[in-house]
Amino acid sequence: TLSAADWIARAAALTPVTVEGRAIVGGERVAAVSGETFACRSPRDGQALADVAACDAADADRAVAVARAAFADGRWARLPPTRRKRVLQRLSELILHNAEALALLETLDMGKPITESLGIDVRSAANCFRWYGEALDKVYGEVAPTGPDDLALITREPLGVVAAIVPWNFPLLMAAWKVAPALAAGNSVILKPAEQSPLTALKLGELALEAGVPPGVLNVLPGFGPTVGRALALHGDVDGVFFTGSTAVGKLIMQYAGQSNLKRVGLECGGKSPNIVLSGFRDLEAAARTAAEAIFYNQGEVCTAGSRLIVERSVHDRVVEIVTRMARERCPGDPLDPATRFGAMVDEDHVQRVLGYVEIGKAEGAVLAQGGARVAPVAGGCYIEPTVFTGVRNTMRLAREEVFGPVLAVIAVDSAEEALAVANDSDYGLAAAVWTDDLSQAHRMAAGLRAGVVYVNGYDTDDMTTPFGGYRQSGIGRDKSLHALDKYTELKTTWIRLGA
Ligand code: TXE
Repeated sequence: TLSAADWIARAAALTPVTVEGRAIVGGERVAAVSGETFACRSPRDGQALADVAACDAADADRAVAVARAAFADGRWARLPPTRRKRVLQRLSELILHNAEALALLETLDMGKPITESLGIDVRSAANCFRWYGEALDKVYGEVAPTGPDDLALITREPLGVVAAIVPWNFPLLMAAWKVAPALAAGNSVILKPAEQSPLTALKLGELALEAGVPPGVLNVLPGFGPTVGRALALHGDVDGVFFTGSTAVGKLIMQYAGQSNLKRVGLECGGKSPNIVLSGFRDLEAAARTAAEAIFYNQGEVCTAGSRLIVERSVHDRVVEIVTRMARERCPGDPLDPATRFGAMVDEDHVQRVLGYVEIGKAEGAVLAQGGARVAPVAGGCYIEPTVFTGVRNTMRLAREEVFGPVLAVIAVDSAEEALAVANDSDYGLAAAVWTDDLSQAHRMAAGLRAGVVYVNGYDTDDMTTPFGGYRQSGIGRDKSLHALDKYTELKTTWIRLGA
């Protein structure tokens, strides 16, 4: 119930003097070993928010040693599950208790609307910790059906020391998706937030200590990918590295694992997700409105963004008309205004990258039907209009490369079969959707779509209970649900001889 003026007043109090940007290692706030810092700026208006520790390989060494010691003495890994559970639940409560402070940091740091930071990111992060807390004392081992002379126990053990390298589009929530199951499984964790948005991860590290996560069990190292991120992924004493970000860096992470100790790798990378509207679908208004939400939510900075809208020709013009209207109505606004539905892009580099794709689209011969320009609802900020291109062919770069911004590529097709072929003709396979009233067609299309998540007559439906991740170059492994625990554990077989 805070007004825009209230949020702006609170934001004014956040400056490099008041916002703590040091790393968290061994339960303490520490400067980088080198003493270096970098300026963290808000894309809302370009203002400096914090001086953040620029961690590098020396910090990675220090944090890994601390995390290893914490794992070895069992201060977390060997606690009774019910005690770990209570700590994670307390952390969930503390996140909710600090919801406004976390939401404000998130919105200032990466530009998303305050209503979404508060109502979606912070709440979902709290829910994630509660869910894994609740789950962790309900995961049983197995006894294999081997025969009367042996007992074979199949159990799960934590990996040990794991690194979580996360992106800037949902800074707190992506941290939660990795840290919560990793801690639930008993690991020690080193969290490396994106350099564009380190502030809520640092706050999470503080709240974890307050909740009772023992010192050294959750360490947070802000800094740049090629320095501290690379050092963690190459480290010989890190047992697993779990990454969300670009496919290009995901490939590097696998190389680093191969070059070092064959650490476990989990990757959640990019997408170019198809959203298919078929001709017989009755509620075109709903399909088109959801299509707009699927690409414009979070300024299009979403790995599952429905960035390719594949529409059967008979309904094409009607769908395009509604989608462009939705794009026009979704004006970029001050992210601190609770009425704003579309905020700032994460930083100036990204603005340039997305505008570059607008030029690429025009040069390739696609039709700019809506948007495409930079605007300035707040002076000094990073804002782009929601943008729609029609007349896109699936061979164009606009249809093949992840823009990671509010740029929709509409592709017209002549049949459901062609829609499916176009949808699957991609390097990626994260999400896909199909809109149809025909039950058999829905099942046929859903089964045919090569993607980790398929939505029928909806988009971006989400719940902690379902696995999330992609086919092909969208990644390896799954976040969320009990399946995520597989990534953070080793499977052990123990044979006990019973017979002679
Ligand atoms: O991602 P990076 P960037 C895509 C999206 C976006 C593009 C570039 O298309 O436009 O990637 O964004 C760390 N070793 N996605 O440059 O570089 C980095 O510090 C180890 C999709 O921000 O992949 C950050 O913490 N770590 C995506 C994290 O990796 C390295 C979300 C992601 O950064 C590293 C973000 C290295 N060599 C971007 N280089 C999604 N799937 O949701 C960077 N990092």
